Formats: sequence, structure tokens, C-alpha cells
Amino acid sequence: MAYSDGSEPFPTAIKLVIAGGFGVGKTTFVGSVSEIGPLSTEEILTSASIGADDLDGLGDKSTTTVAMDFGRITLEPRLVLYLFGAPGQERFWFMWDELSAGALGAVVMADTRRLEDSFSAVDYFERHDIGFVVAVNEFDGSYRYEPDEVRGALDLKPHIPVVLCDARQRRSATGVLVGLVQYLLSTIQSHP
Ligand SMILES: Nc1nc2c(ncn2[C@@H]2O[C@H](COP(=O)(O)OP(=O)(O)OP(=O)(O)O)[C@@H](O)[C@H]2O)c(=O)[nH]1
Ligand SMILES: [Mg+2]
Repeated sequence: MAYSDGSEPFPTAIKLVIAGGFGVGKTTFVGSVSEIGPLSTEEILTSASIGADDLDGLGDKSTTTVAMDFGRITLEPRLVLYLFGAPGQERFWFMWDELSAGALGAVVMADTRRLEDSFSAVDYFERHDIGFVVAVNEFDGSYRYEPDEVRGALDLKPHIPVVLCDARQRRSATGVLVGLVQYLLSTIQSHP
């Protein structure tokens, strides 16, 4: 798809941010889809973080992202996505502006057991006018909500897509990215 002057309406290298609350599965998501060894900046969660980091329901989680995750995925030969996973903990939020600079879109990941942890990310991308989809990461044993229930709980505008995913599965995580790109394309086409 190209305009009559030959230019492309959509860039072929796209920067996307993967955001959401602490421990929702952002690092897992980037690791599942990336075709290059993902760069991650994990630090061990030590006993010193007890109290600061709420690990309820996170089972064997032993590390947390302190700067970012980075990965790359080629969706089509001419469509390469660069993924920047944000740190989830509030004490690292000061990095979001840097991480989001030049981003075309975002995935806000959510864990239904702690939806409120993903409010800040929703709010951030709304305020910065960055298109996003909400991806509910379905943890084993957590109650399964319908997308519309999540939409209501997060007070999302009707046009924002809500999808369910398993961040550990490449197919599932890739599907979220395809959905995001389609959504971004539809918003660009309706507001050229
Ligand atoms: N059962 C299940 N566990 C998951 C899933 N996604 C991630 N996990 C686990 O949940 C924990 C948290 O995942 P991370 O990917 O570190 O989460 P994060 O959002 O990057 O966390 P921070 O960077 O600390 O905010 C890890 O122990 C993962 O193995 C999932 O879809 N299902
Ligand atoms: Mg992480």
C-alpha cells in the first residue's frame, strides 16, 4: 500500500512499547516473540525488596526489570517491530518518557488479579496520545474475565481493543502485536 507519490503511509520499522504493572509478564512477552536474543535488564528481587514489591500471585518470580527489555520481530519482510519493554515498578516510571519517545504504539499488559496496577500505563498512553491495545495475560488459575469486563474495569474508551493472551506463547504474543499494528493502521487511515 503506497500513496501516489510512492511514499508509504506506514513506516516499515516501528517502535512499540510493552507496558503495564509490576509482574504482568512484559519481559516474558518480549522474550517469547523476539527473534533476536532479547536484551533485558533484570535484577534479582532480594529480600530487601520485600514490602516494596508485592509478589502475591507471582509464584516463582525472582527478578524484576530495572531499565528495559528490548526485542525485535519481523512481521512481514517490510515490517519490523522494535519492542521496548518498560519496567513495571513505580520507582522506575521516570524512564517511561525516554522509552516512549518516538513510539508509534503500545501494548498495555494487565493481570486480572491486579488490574489496578495497569491503570497508570493506560493513563500514560492516553495522555500522550499513543495508540495502544490492552492485552490481558491469563495466568494459570486466575479468574477468566471477558474482554468487556476488563474494558469496564479499566474504564477504556470503546475503540480501544482488549485481547486475551498468554505471554509465554509466541503465537499468542505475536497475535497481540498483529492486532496492535492493525489497530494503529486503522487509526492512521481514519485520521490521515
Ligand atoms: N502462568 C503464567 N505465568 C506467567 C505468564 N507470563 C509471565 N509469567 C510469569 O510471571 C512472572 C512475571 O513475569 P515477568 O515477565 O518478569 O513480568 P514483568 O511484567 O516483566 O515484571 P516487571 O518487569 O518486574 O514489572 C514470571 O515468573 C513469569 O514466568 C503467563 O502468561 N502465565
Ligand atoms: Mg520485566
